[in-house]
Amino acid sequence: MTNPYQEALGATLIERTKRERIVLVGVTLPGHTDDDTEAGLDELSLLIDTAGADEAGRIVQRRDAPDHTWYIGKGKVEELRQLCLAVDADTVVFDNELSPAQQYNLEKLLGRTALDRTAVILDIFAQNAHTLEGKAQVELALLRYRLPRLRRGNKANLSQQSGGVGTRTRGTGETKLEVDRRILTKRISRLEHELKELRETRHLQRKSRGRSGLAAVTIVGYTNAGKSTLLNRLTQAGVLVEDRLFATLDPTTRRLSLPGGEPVLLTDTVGFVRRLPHGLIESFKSTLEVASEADFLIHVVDAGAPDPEGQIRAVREVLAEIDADEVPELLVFNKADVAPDVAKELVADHEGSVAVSAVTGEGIDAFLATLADRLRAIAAPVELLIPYERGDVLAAVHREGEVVSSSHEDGGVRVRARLAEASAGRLAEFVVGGGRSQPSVDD
Ligand SMILES: Nc1nc2c(ncn2[C@@H]2O[C@H](COP(=O)(O)OP(=O)(O)OP(=O)(O)O)[C@@H](O)[C@H]2O)c(=O)[nH]1
Ligand SMILES: [Mg+2]
Repeated sequence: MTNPYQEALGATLIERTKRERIVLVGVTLPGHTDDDTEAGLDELSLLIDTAGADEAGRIVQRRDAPDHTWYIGKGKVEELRQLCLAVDADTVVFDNELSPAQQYNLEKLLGRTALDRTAVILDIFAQNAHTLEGKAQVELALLRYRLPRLRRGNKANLSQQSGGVGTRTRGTGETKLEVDRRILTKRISRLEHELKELRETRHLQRKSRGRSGLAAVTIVGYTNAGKSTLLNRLTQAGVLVEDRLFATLDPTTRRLSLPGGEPVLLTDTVGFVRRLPHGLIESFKSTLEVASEADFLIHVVDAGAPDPEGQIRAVREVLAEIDADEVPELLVFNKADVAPDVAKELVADHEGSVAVSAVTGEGIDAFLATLADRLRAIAAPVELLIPYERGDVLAAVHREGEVVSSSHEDGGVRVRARLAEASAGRLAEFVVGGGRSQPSVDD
C-alpha cells in the first residue's frame, strides 16, 4: 500500500522498507563555531534515527556563505560523493535548509537523494500524526514543501499516480509538470479550508470551556523534555511516552486539581526543536494555538540535555513566532534524577523556576504549590511605572508575567500586569498600585 505521505513528499522521502544509510552534512557559517555545527549534527543524527535511518558518516565545511549552486563548494561535493561510495550511503542530509535548486543540483551530481533537516522533521511528523487534524496539518506542510520542488521527470509524478489525468490534458497544451502543480495547489487549498473549519470548531469549544471558568495551562518545551511524562504523573492521562523525538503531535487535555486552588485544564502538546521549519509552524497553527491561547505555560526543560539554555532559547523563539511569548510561564527543570547538580544550577540561574523529576516524583509537590501560587497571581494585576531606560525591567515583566495593558507617560511606561508574588516582590520599586488585595479586572 502506498503511504499518502510518500506520495506527497515524492522522491524526497526517506525510504522505510529498510533502514537507509545517511551521510550528514554540516556547514559552519560566520557567527557560529565548529562546536555549534557538531551539536547540530548530533541532533540531526537523533532526528534521522527517529525517522528510521542510520548515520553512516558526516562531513563539515566552514564557509563565508552558502554556495549558490550546491550549498557547499564543488570540491566538497566531490568529497561527499566519495564518502557516500565508501560508506555505501543512499542519501545525504544537510543540517541547513537547501533551496529546491540546490537540492536538485546535488542529487544530479551525487546520484543520490539529497534532503535537508526540514524534510527529516516533516518525515517524523508524518509518521507520528494520528488525529484527523494532525494528519491534515502534516500533509499541508509536506505539500507546501514539495510544491516548489516539483520538476519534470520526477520519480513520483502525481499525474501518473492519479491515473488518466495526464491523458485527459493531452492536446490542451498543458505539460505534466503544470498538471502536477495544479493538483498540488488544489489539494493545498482544500486542506487549508478543512483546517480552517477545524480551527473554528476548536474556537467554539474553547469558548464554552472559557465559560466553565477553568484556567487553561499548556505544557510546552523542547522535544523529549518529558512533557507527556509530567502530564501522566499529574493526571494519569496515559499519554504515550517514548525516548524519541516528537512522540507527541496531537494535544491531550486533562483536568488537574491544584493544592488549595481551582482545578485547571492541563494540555500536553507537540514539542519544539531548534530551527523548527517555518512551514511546519504555519501548518500546525491550530495545534499550536493551545500554547498561544493558554492562560499559563509550563515550560519543561530537560536538565540532562547537552545544552538546556540553548533549548530554552529555541523554545522561546518558537513561542514568539506563534505569539505565545507573552503568556506567563513557569520554567520546570525536569529529569533532576539524572542531572541533580545541573538542575540546581539552572534553578539558581532562573528566578522562580523549579526542579522536578517526572519519573521519580521528586519536587512535584513544590512544583504544584508554585504553580498554584502563580495561577492565583494571574488574577491579581499590579500596576508598575517603568522608566523608559529600564527596557530590561519591561522585558522581565513580559517574560515573567502577563501584561494586561500599557500606556506611555512622561516618566515611562505604565503597565498593568499579572505577576507572581516573587516577581512582583523583586520589581517592588516600580510598583505603583494594584496588588493581591485588589479585585481582579476579570471579577
Ligand atoms: N530519568 C528521567 N527520564 C525522564 C523524565 N521525564 C521523562 N523522561 C524520559 O524522557 C523521554 C521522553 O519523555 P516524554 O514524556 O515522551 O517527553 P516529551 O517532552 O513528551 O517528548 P515529545 O512528545 O517527543 O516531544 C522518555 O524516555 C521518558 O521516560 C525524568 O524525570 N527522569
Ligand atoms: Mg510527548
